Amino acid sequence: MAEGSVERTLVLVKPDGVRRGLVGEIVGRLERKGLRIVAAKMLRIAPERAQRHYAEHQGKPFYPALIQHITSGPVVALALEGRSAVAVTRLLTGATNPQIAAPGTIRGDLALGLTPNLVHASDSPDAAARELALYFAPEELLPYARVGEEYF
Ligand code: FUP
Repeated sequence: MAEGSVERTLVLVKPDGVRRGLVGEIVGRLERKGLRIVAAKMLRIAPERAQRHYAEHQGKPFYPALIQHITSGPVVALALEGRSAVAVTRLLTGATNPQIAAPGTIRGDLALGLTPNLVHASDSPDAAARELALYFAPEELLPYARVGEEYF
């Protein structure tokens, strides 16, 4: 199997993750996997930005609760970079519903509720590009090479 290409993806530690003091645990898992943080910020998402972020879910029964939750307190937004970063981050995140997310995943190990499921992670490279632009200006992404890494 060929190595994946280097990608970037968006992760949000949602308000429940911040409230529960799990930012370090979540970011640590992603970092230890080898994904690189190329941007990070804490912010409170305004309703307009939440609606743009979750436009695909507008009209669904869970949409109001989703918007209410994501705007309910600060989040930590991360731009992560690495080979196959989009799929790898989704694997580490686990299934949307923490009640069936596999042990070993962030949601499987640390969450129980469906709306407060700790993290958002882009589900495709196209979604990642769109979502990264919602949270970061291009100049806020700060790629760097690690010692011994040759892909830059
Ligand atoms: P995911 O990509 O895993 O974050 O999941 P989705 O894009 O399908 O859903 C976005 C968010 O909506 C989830 F993180 C949690 C919330 N949600 C619900 O609250 N109820 C549902 O039935 C489905 C999703």
